[in-house]
Amino acid sequence: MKDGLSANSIYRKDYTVYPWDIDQLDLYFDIGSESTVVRAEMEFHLKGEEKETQDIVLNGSNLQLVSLSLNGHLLSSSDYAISGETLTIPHAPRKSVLKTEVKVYPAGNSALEGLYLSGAFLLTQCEAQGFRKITWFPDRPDVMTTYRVTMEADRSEFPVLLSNGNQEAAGDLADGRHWVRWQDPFPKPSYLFALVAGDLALVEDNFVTRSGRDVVLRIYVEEENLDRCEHAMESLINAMRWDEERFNLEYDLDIYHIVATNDFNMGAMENKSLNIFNSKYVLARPDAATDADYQGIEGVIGHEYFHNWTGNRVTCRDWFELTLKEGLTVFRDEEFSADMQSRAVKRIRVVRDLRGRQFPEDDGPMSHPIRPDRYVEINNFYTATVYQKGATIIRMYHTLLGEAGFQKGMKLYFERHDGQAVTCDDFLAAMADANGVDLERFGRWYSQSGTPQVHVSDHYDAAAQKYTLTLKQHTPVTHDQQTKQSLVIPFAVGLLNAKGEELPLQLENETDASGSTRLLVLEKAQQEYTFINIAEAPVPSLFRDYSAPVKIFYDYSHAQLATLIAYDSDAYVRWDAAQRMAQDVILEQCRRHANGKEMKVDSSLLRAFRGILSDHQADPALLAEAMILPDEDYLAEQMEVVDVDGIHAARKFIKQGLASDLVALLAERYAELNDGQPYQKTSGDMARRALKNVCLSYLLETSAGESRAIAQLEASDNMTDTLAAINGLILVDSPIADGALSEFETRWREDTLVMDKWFTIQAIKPGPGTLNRVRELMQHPAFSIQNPNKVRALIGVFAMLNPTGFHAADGSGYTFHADRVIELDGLNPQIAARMASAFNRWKRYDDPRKKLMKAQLQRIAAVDNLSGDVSEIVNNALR
Ligand code: 0A1
Ligand code: ZN
Repeated sequence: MKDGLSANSIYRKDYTVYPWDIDQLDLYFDIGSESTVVRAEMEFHLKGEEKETQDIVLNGSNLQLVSLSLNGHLLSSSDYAISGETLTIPHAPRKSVLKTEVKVYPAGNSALEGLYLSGAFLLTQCEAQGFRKITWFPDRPDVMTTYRVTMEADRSEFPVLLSNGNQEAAGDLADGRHWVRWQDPFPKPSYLFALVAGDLALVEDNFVTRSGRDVVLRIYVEEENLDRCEHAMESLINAMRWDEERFNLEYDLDIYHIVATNDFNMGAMENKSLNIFNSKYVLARPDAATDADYQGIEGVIGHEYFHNWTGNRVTCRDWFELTLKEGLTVFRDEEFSADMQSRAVKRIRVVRDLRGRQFPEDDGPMSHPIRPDRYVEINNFYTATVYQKGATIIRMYHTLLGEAGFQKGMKLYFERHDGQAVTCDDFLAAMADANGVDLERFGRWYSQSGTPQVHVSDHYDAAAQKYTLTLKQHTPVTHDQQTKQSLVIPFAVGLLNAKGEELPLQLENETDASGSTRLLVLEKAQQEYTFINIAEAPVPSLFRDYSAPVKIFYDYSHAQLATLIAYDSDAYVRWDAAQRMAQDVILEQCRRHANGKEMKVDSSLLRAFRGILSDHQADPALLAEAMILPDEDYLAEQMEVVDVDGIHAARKFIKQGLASDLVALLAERYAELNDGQPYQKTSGDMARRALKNVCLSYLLETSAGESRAIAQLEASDNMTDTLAAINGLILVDSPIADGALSEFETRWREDTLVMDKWFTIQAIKPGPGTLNRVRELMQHPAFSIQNPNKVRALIGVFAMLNPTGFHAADGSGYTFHADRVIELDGLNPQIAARMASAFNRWKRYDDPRKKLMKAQLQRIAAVDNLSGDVSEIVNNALR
């Protein structure tokens, strides 16, 4: 495994159809935490007419085989062959009934894939290839069948027994045992199978669909969390209604179950009618969850619900097509959140996330197209590229075809492919055919990796009253691809005059002026657009609503940016202009810092931020977004060689400079927003809290902050305000920070989700003392290296969100982190691989740091029996 990245790769081009159809899968589970017996029975039918016999090939992993029989004959070990994860039964007849029995060991399963134990209950995670850890089966998404699942268990230990579909029958057995049988009428791939067994409490509601189907909605949680399910339930009902109204899609069963677990590798999982969620995306109560948590829950509940059509009813042919369901479903959840909250704020957050996480991926050692051509370990491809960039590609269809055209395409997609396992090409064809357009060139977005750059230049001809924009596109080569083609890039522009008024737009070939935003579609390497009847040199408002996943280069002056910040009608452009100006100023100070020069605060930035803060018309949440300075990692991405300490110093210097200049205004705005009203969950209240807490974070850069933070902490009736105050006190080294932290700990010590926040606010603190604190916190009783949420909250945050800590010049952060990756690899390879990717950008640092990081990557790569997951990440990074 260690040296053989290519040898272990699986290629998209090698896809072949599975030769068998399977009619129904009957599963029987004799449930126990230590060991569970799994019996399976399935009927194979050979596809096509030509052959009389065919090998049956199945996947399995970590299964203790008890018995195998084919058509009533018990097989002996000479009747089949097991090699790695495949079992082959040669020359099976055209119609064959296979029965298997295996034993699995849930309590010892720390990888959290297959059947495992969480607290006192058992559950499964099968995507992408976890079903093979439960039983022998063709574990690939294009093999779809109906499932009938019978579970038997001790009633007092496992009173609740759940699987997909409808409960068909149940009964009692001797010795305090019972059984339940579930039947899912929809054929599904194995990755959507789920089972839950244990002592869980539930909250119930219902939803009547448009056609009158009464659906029972149940959220299962551990008893003590019953008072935290209300928001998740409300989000689910909103999602069901929204999908009917916006996409004309209705739920298709009488039951919808959600189960929350504290032990989960990802956010949540869309198993048919039995979603399993990381408890972080279910549980919320105002005193224990932040506004961001509430929004996250709404988004993820929506996401998993929307998968029922985009993922479950129509699924992926193979895992290379993952973005078919994920890009589309992320687009749907983004639209849901935009319709439920503020569209503009949602858009900005999505863009910040894409730039912050996906752009570095595109530019790094794991660069891949949204539809990859090869992989070693599919779990490493649940990436920002497949999900978030994938969603942006779907958004481009929407931008180009409009809502009506897009929905026509969706309709045709379901007409053609309901019940099938298909490809991204099938989706594109449905969009193209429904709208009578040619999308062949657009399809390049699926196969090309890397972030395209669009360079914009302009020319104003005063005599002719013409304004010409020249757009040039270019995609830099990436680790995985040497040659790049031109792409189809929708590019919305507006023009402002010096007063900030929007100009009516008329292109040279148009007869009249119309509208103030024009959608240009760049397809060639270079294109020119000339606007006529332009009376003065305009300020270009470029790339409105962020219409493609590209980087835009235009040499904006600060005066132009100031105009956009103050007046642009497009919230994204307004925000982006503020980010550009702040970035420009911070990077300039970073250079001065490196050259031993004194840093300065720029007066145009002061004016712009004063303007933002004085705006009483705009949504406070938008103002909050505009006031948040670009983070250190994003700034690092803009530098040739990352200057870790310089960026930190320059950003801090600018924030302090802004704060001290604007202190009176900040205090005024803070006071006005800190109105002592009791907590409410409305998006208006969330927006006001967002701006209030941004003001507080600036005030904390001055002597005016600490007393306000202390007062806010004391008065707070919600976790958003509490956390903002404590986090602020920690960051400014307030003498009361330690006391506040220990009070928080005393109050929340039994609450695992809140303790995650407690770990995070300590791990994120910049500076050299934090590594030791993180080491100490690993010994805290609430920490467990086996729990992914804990690992992410403490170790992940330190490595990925604390640049001055992780990149300490002596390499101590690197050594510590590599130790954790190695430790985790023996427990949970998926999480270990995510953690290992903290080293992915190592080549962008100065020589001493590069050397230190490379040494740690080599140390990890040399570990015996390293998992394929981690091996793929570190060997790619080292290449
Ligand atoms: N399909 C889920 C994501 C997911 C993927 C893998 C998992 O386990 C390894 C779990 C969940 C989603 O998109 O929400
Ligand atoms: Zn998904």
